[in-house]
Amino acid sequence: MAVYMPSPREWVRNQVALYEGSGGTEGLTLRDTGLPVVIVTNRGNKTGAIRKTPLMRVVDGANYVLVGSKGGAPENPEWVYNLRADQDVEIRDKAEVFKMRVREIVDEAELDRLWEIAIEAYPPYADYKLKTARTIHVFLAEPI
Ligand code: F42
Repeated sequence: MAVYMPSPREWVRNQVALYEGSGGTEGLTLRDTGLPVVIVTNRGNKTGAIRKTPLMRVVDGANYVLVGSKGGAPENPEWVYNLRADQDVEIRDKAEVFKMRVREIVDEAELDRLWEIAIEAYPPYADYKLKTARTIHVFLAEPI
């Protein structure tokens, strides 16, 4: 069985531990924003390890929109490469866990539509886009 490798960032791994350890009843929001978060579980593309990443909860019907913003950092989050290599994920939304498959959004019209939904759910994404020269990659997770 693959081992779980927690995030090297303390605040991120603490959020995962609280969210999952409470069965999805605590640690559900980003810091003091009060805005909801989901936990994405996937495989590391080099280590093969289980990775768990909190992301903002952005929903489009039964699907989840995953935004690779990393706070507007100059580089992509590592999980972008992990999801390109292996599309099978689990998404925990509070107490529910869904098996899903992701696809990277490349179609411009689809990207525009999902970006609108994303900035409505979490307005700072718009600032992150201005802050970084790179493309902020977006994935859609759909139920299997
Ligand atoms: N990040 C976002 O990008 N978008 C969000 O909406 C978002 C919301 C959010 C809410 C709450 C919260 O606590 C955190 C939130 N974050 C959000 C931050 C997010 O959880 C991630 O920490 C951030 O996106 C950075 O992702 P990352 O995958 O780059 O994580 C780093 C810190 C990390 O874990 N690095 C590992 C390490 O050991 O350095 C490597 C992880 C990894 O996947 N390794 C791969 C492997 O094989 O295991 C190899 C990857 C490769 O290709 O090299």
